[in-house]
Amino acid sequence: MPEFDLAIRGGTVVTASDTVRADVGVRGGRIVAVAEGIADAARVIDASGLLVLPGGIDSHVHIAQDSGPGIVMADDFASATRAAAAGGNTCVMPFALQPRGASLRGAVDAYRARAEGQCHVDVAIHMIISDPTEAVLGQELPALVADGYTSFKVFMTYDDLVLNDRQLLDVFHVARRQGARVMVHAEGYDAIRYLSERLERAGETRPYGHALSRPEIVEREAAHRAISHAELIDLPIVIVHVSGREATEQIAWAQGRGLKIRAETCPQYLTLTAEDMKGLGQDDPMAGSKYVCSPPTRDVESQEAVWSGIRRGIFDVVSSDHCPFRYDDPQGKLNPRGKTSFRWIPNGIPGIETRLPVFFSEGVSKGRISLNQFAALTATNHAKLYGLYPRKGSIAPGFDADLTLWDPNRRETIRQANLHHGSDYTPWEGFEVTGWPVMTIAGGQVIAEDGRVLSEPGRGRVLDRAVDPAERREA
Ligand code: DUC
Ligand code: ZN
Ligand code: ZN
Repeated sequence: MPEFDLAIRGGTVVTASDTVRADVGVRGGRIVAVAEGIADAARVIDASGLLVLPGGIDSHVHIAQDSGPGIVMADDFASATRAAAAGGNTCVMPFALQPRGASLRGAVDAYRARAEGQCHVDVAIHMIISDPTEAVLGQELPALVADGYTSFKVFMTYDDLVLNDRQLLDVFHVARRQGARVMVHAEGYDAIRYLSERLERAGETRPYGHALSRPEIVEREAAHRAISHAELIDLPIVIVHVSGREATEQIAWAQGRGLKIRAETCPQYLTLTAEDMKGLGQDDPMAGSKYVCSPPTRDVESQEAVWSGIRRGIFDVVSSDHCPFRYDDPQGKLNPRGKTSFRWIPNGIPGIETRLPVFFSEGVSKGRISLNQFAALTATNHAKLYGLYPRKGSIAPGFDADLTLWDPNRRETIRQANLHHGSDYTPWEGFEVTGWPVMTIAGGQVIAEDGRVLSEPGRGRVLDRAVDPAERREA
């Protein structure tokens, strides 16, 4: 009987801290050896010329999430995780949304049932809290955290989701006591409403109005408010999908004061701009809606500010914020109300499959970040932030055998025709990249190779997590 189930030989192993030439030995779905000369294996994969990276962890994706009347998300768990696998990911983290007036427990149970048996890669579920009632804060949330749902997101905007300042403080207080991780969508509700109404009155209803209704100042103000509330409670929050210079400056300021503010950005804020929402050069006046996401993309100066923040260590994670809607679909971007105003265009773009190649190409291949920073920002730090470490996120004995074999020299052009998600477009159509995931291995099994997904839905598990007891502090 061979010593290993799988040996990956001859590659360059990259972790958040090291880059070494080594073989990787796998047994029982786990990494059991990283060493020279591993050969006694049931299956040997030749990784010469390739990087061996920790499987991508995308800690911010929306899958099969209820999206309001008449709007349907383009991915179910099978299609989203299939696309994730093809794009070099081995774990994704979607959101169970609590509708107002509903039980949080009920929302989480129903959402988990949607995922069970459907996934190609492992899934760990965050919650979205939209209605922090006494029962939610006093009973449901503590019980759910104890059951393994250790992180949740709160919104500072959207009619159906916004929490006011008192609610934010109450939720932060409970998170501190339970040791839960809080993600904050920082955009100011009232400022957006004020601007949206003015724009509509002035007849500015095109998709580009979305960008005008949510300028950077709106994100800066909310980021500062969230930071202040977190300081008051002494809670380490994550400000997610940071889009530009102004919010980045707030976070840098807070971190400079020693506050435990963590931050996430996404490839769209590094590669796309608000101009895309004008749909220039396309006959279809709604074409810009393909790029409508929140916060909106900004300008080249803001892209550079975010890159600078990444290089300076202000950002912990780069996620996709995959939030897929079909374009040519009355339940998607081209829904009838969306044609009357930007306000009704569903917010979000697909990106689960393109996150790693776009970020590698613009980051590593263009010399902006190191390979080790790439591993940290796309896998290791996600696992550390959200309670999956040291099970996932690195390459060492004891970790799940979740690996991506990466060709750093392969040049590709991103095309919707080659992607696996349920959306009918990609915002990166025609985008040229250098560096490509050629094989995805999850739990020691090859689940994707060269754009073909080899696993069956149900291979991936829904993971429970535990809080670090040191994070649980009386408020
Ligand atoms: N926030 C997200 O995180 N994703 C899509 C839309 C939004 O507002
Ligand atoms: Zn958000
Ligand atoms: Zn999101």
